[in-house]
Parts: sequence; structure tokens; C-alpha cells
Amino acid sequence: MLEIFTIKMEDVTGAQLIAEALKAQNVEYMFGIVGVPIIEVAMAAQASGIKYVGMRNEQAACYAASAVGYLTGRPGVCLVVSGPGLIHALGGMANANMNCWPVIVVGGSSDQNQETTGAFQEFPQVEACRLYSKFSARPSSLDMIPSVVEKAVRTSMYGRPGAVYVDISGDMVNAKVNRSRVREVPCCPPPPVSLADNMSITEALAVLKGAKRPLLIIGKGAAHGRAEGPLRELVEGCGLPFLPTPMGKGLLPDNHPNCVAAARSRALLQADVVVLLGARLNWILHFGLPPRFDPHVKVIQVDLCAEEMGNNVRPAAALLGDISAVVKQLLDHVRKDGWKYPADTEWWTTLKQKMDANTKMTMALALQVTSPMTYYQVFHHIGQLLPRDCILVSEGANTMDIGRTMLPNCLPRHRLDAGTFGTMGVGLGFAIAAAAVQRGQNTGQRVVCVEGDSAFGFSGMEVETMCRYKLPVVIIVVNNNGIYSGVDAETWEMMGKMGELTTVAPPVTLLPDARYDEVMNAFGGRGFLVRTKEELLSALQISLSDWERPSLLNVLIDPSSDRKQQEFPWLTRSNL
Ligand SMILES: Cc1ncc(C[n+]2csc(CCOP(=O)(O)OP(=O)(O)O)c2C)c(N)n1
Ligand SMILES: *[C@@H]1O[C@H](CO)[C@@H](O)[C@H](O)[C@H]1NC(C)=O
Ligand SMILES: *[C@@H]1O[C@H](CO)[C@@H](O)[C@H](O)[C@H]1NC(C)=O
Ligand SMILES: [Mg+2]
Repeated sequence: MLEIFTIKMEDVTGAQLIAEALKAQNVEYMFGIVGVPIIEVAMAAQASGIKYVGMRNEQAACYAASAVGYLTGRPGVCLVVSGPGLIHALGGMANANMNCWPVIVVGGSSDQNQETTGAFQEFPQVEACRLYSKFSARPSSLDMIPSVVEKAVRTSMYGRPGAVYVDISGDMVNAKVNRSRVREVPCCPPPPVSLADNMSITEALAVLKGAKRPLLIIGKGAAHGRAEGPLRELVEGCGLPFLPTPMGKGLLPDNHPNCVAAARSRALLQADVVVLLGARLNWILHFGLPPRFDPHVKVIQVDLCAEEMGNNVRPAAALLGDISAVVKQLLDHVRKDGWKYPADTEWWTTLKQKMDANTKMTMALALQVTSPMTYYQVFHHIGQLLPRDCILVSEGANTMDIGRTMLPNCLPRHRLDAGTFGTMGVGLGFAIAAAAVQRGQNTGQRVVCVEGDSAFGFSGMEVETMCRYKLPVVIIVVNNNGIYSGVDAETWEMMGKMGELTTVAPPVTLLPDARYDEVMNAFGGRGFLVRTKEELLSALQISLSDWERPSLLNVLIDPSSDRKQQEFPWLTRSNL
């Protein structure tokens, strides 16, 4: 009693208030880079029991904090210094906002009494963050910090999740206030759950039951909404084919008999009714329009964001609400009449034939033996060794696109990739976040990060962060000497002789046979140079059995290795 009383009496700093307010909101992880004026915030965060991970660039720190939000449902924090520190984090905020992932950015800023004077790293930070966030504010006084932090955390998670920004000026960080003047704000509960209205449910079911060629599309909104249980019941109970979006992969396992990912183009093109579950009709789904969709396709749109309804295609039924709750509503109705889509339809036959043909084609490419290896061979071998429950991080162009079709996901929220914004450079930050969360929850899951050589370069120095915290991430760099493709060492030498490299070398090229594995060695991790199948399998086995430190497999592949011919080649453009 007495102790509580004396604590109430003491003065507290702005730094302590921020840290304690975040802790009170159940924020567990903070990623950042310290300096003036927020070093005290990082120390106060640690003192309150928040796990602080010091990163090498704020962009990667922000990617990491946002991945925590997606993986755990509670936002992570990215802590940055004023001016350039905050500006580096904008890329991460934009990426989180586009992906609808909750993240809190806390930025120090110059002292309030120096505003407009050309203060050190002075920048209009609250204003700058508006375009990249749902909410951007600076507490007007120290005693307002807990309520602003609560609002930030709540706003990041409620409605469509996204990025938020909280500014704290340098003078506020170390200023003190009597604790008795600060109102404590309790932890905000998980978002309230909303249901679709019965009329729309009835409409939706009428459309679905009339479908000749139905297709469920499962997006990362469904993953965020933890809808895997009801979705499985819907898919299995009604016998419906489903297609996951890249990060919707794993809600139901890729090898589920109703998964038609191997016939993606065909399924999209010929479906007459699409049930869109937490997925947007943006570039990833070709806008829901011809030539990739039937011009008369009927869309049943399930989303928690009202403004999303009708983007690009007017839905036949709009089910506004929590994905998991709305799927349960649909289930309640179909359970009553036991409706099931028949298994012996022409649609299923078409899909299965197409899947068989595509799988055979991919397998033929995978089983080729060439030296150097191709993407297909590398992913085939990796796929055979990856633990079923590993968290797969992936980015690159060919590396990500081909990897997505060949590396299986069996569990929800176990895939993190370049996402809606197609951002290169997210991989290492995501992997660090996933590894930190895995260590915190002690689930014994591996984090495997499959990177193009260009993608890796965007935040390659985060390898030091992995080594420093002994995060046992396995990085596989699929190294083709460039962006999309490259040239071999011999051609590179020849180009050097033809003239000045900056005008001769194709813009896609990177240094041939670059030793990314040595970057890992430099900090005490395990680096492997891999050229053959045998080297790949052995390096991967060793890496997967080491829980003490990270590994990097630098897999040199044929620099002209390419993606197999696509049915809609022009659309591969949109993947770049
Ligand atoms: C931040 C950012 N910068 C640039 C790009 C353009 N871009 C798309 S994919 C890519 C890299 C692809 O090369 P790599 O990672 O080596 O994969 P590969 O296709 O060679 O397997 C780049 C630079 C991007 N998407 N994001
Ligand atoms: C804080 O305020 C309380 C109540 O007004 C007072 O008793 C206490 O002495 C103050 N503490 C400090 C350190 O000023
Ligand atoms: C909506 O449907 C459910 C399930 O059929 C039913 O229990 C509920 O009463 C209905 N609500 C309204 C407002 O009609
Ligand atoms: Mg490459």
C-alpha cells in the first residue's frame, strides 16, 4: 500500500511515460535506432519490460515492427530519431499501411522552443506522417501521453489496421511531471466484432448456391482476422474450391485437396461466382476484370472495411464485418439446409486437369539437372527439407514468384513477403521480427528467408542484427547476379573491356558471383557458398539444425534462369 502511494507521488519523465503507456497497451516489441532525443525512451522501454531490438536502418526496423503486428495481432513499435531517422521509417509505414498491418512509429523531434529556427534535424514530422498513416499526433503535454498512446494503439488495430505515428519532442522526453497528475489509461481491448446484416447473408447465399463455377479467394485480411477455423469448415462443409492470395497462403494448407492454386489463372478466368474473403481486387487479383476474370463474374465481397466494397467491381453481395464472424454467419445458414457444391462437376474436372498439367510441367523443370541450377531445381530441393511449420519470408521478383508456387505453406500467418506494395528490402526485417516472436513464444519454429540477390541487398546489414541477438534465421539468397536476371562472370569481364561499365552493363546486372555468404561470416554466422544440389541439401540441413546463430546460403544459379512461360505474360509485369 505504502509503496504504491510513494510511486504515485514521484516525478516521471516523458520517456518513462511513453514506455509505460506502451507496456500498459500490451506492446511487447520495439525495434529502432537510438540517438538524440530518444535514447532515454529505448532505455525506459527496456526498464518496463519491452523487448528492444536495435536495428541498422529505421526502414528495416519499421518492417520488423509491422510484421510483429501481423504475426501477433498486437502492434510492434518502431522507435526513431528526428528528421532522417523518421524519414527512413516512412517506407516501413507506407508498406504497413498498404498491407493493413498495425504498427506504431514513435519519433523523437527537435525541441518545441526551437521550432522554425533550423534546429538539429528539424522536420514537420507529424505532417509528414499523415500520408503514410491512419493517425499522426503529438501529445500536447506530458500528462496526455498515455491517452495518445492508447489512441494510437487502438487506431492501429481497429477498423482496417494500419500505421500510426506518435511524436515526442526532445524537451518532452526528459521533462518531468508529478505522476499524480497523469491519468492512467487501461489497455484497449481487441477490436469489437461486427457482423454482416442478415439480408446480405441471404443474398450472398442465393448467389453462391446458384454458382456453376464457384471460387473462394482467401486473402491476408482473413489471415489477420484469424478466420482459419470457420474457413476450413466452409471449404470442407460446402466442398468449395479455394485460392489463396500470396499471404493468404497457409490459412488452409497448400496441399489441401480443395486448393486450386496450381490452376490459378484458369480458376480466376472461369469462375462465375467469387467469394472474396479479406482480399482486395487490386493488381494482385488483376482488378477482378477481364482478361483475367469473366466479365460477368459475380463477386460476394467479405471485408471489414466498408470503403473497400465495390472497388473495381460492384459486388453482388457486400458482407461488411469481421471475416471470421461473417464466415460463421454463412456457416450457420448452410448448416441448416446442408447445401454442398457437388464434387462431380465439370468445374472440378477442369480445375483438376489444369492442376495436374501445371504440376507436371513444374515437376519436369524441377527435376532437370543443369549446372548451374535453375530456380525450379533450387526451390524443389529447398521445399523437400523445409519444416512444415516454418515461417517463410520471401522477396525478389523471380525468386518470390517462382518460390511462391513451389514452397508450401501449411499454417496461417506463416508467410511474409513483398506484399501489396511490392516492396523489396522487407525480408530481413520481417525475419528478425518473426525470429524474435518465435523466441518470445518458444514455439520452436524456424524462420527461413528466401531472398533474391537484389532484394537481399536492400537491408543486408541486418545480418549483423541477427548475429548480435543470435537469431537463428536461415537466409537463402537465390543469386542470379541481378534483378530478374544477370550475366556470368565471363560476360561481365567482357563488358568491362567493351567500354565504361556504367553505360555498357545492363541496368539489371549486379556483381557476378557476389559472396553474400561472407557477409554472414563477417559477423560470426554461418555462410555457405552453394553451387550444386548436394551442397544445397547439406548446407540447409546444417543450418536447420543450428539454433545458436543465423546462416546464409548463397546459392549461385544460372543467371539466365527464367520463369516458365506464363499464360498471361504481360501481367507478370505487374509483379515487378
Ligand atoms: C523498394 C523497391 N525498389 C525497387 C523495386 C523494383 N524491383 C522489383 S523486384 C526487384 C529485385 C528483383 O531481383 P532479385 O531480388 O535479385 O530477384 P530475382 O528476380 O533476380 O530472382 C526490384 C529492384 C521494388 N519492387 N521495390
Ligand atoms: C506530487 O504530488 C503530490 C500530491 O499533490 C505531492 O504530495 C507530492 O509531494 C508531489 N511530488 C513531487 C515529487 O513533487
Ligand atoms: C439473423 O439470422 C440469425 C440466424 O438465422 C437469426 O438468429 C437472427 O434472429 C436474425 N436477425 C435478424 C435481425 O433478423
Ligand atoms: Mg536476382
